[in-house]
Amino acid sequence: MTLKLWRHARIATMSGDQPWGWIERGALLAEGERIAWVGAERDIPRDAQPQQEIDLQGALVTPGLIDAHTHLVYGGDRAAEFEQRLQGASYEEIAQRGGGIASTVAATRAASDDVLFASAQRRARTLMAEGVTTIEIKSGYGLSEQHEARCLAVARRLGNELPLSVRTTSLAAHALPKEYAGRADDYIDAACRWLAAQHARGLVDAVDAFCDTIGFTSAQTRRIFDAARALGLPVKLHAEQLSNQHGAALAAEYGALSCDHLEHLDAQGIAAMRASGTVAMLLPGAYYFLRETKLPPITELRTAGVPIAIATDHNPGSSPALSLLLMLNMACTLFRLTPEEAFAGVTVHAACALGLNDRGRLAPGLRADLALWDVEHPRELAYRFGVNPCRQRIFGGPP
Ligand code: DI6
Ligand code: FE
Repeated sequence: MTLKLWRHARIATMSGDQPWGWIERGALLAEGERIAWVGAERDIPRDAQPQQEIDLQGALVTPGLIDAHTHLVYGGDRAAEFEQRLQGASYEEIAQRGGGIASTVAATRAASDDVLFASAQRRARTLMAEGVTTIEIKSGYGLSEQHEARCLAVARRLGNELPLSVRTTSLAAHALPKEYAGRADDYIDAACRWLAAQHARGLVDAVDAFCDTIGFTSAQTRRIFDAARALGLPVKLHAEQLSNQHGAALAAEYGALSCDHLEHLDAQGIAAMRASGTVAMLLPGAYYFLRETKLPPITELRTAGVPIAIATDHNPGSSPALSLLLMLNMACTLFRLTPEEAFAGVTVHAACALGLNDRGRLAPGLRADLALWDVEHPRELAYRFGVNPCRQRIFGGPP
């Protein structure tokens, strides 16, 4: 296995007791796809005999970024809906009129596998250019057995064909398709059956639902979660985005990996998430794009010690963002996170939100997924916006 050494680096390991897990003049050794050693340059193990050695001349090294909440696979776009919203229509009104998610479902069903793959691949490459090495991709724009499976298969194919880890999430309970109008409970029965088939084909890593007034009730969400539990699949939830349905407490009861959005989260929800070790996934792109005014309860989450993650929520309706760096800036400006909290949100806590303990930090034994940056300090990654200082992305060690 190739042993490779990067030295003369500033390193934010996001691990240990120092702020940022900081190492001022650091080095990192990777063996194959794993980190063999990381520390101060003067402490490089004497017996290490790397085949390759790179002088980074002071560049910043961080863990590869993790975008742990995206809806990357879909057809069409919703730019016309954006114009309608600018003229006063609300997101909910557009959804109730049959636009919104339903219009993306129609465009997704009409698209060929190759068109879906090509558009998702372009989006994934845009994220990767900013140092992203792991993404989560949800289904939820197919809403039939065939089309949900197809979208999950496209997501799996992305993971197989790109130098990128992809975690898939089944989100059939995203919206009610028109074939099931007035029969939401029948739809949930069907979605539970599809899940077993998707799981048997190895297409699903986790299960999500949209628990809200324009989504599904908490009783319906519970049925989806029971189906997931029966298959041994972890759950997560779009919870408390547009209203408080007490979804976070419900998800916590199932040991959810994360609860996402959370603008309307209450004290009980926070206590339940804390008790279950559930990550709070904040999505500043959707908050911004829908011009929300109710902030998620950041101070209370912080005080309770609930880990906070940040993601793009990339989707055509509420967050057409393809920059995790911009989300860092928004998490600070809109949500008042510190740059270090925001950065933990796209590294160590994002890994927790995916149930992955082999990445998100730089430490021996973990994956050598790295981002190299032309900045002096990681706080600059949250400070600037509209620029991309990523010099290089390393996925699973050398080259
Ligand atoms: N909440 C969201 O913000 C996205 N899905 C969800 O449940 C929006 C999806 C869309 O508008 O297409
Ligand atoms: Fe989402």
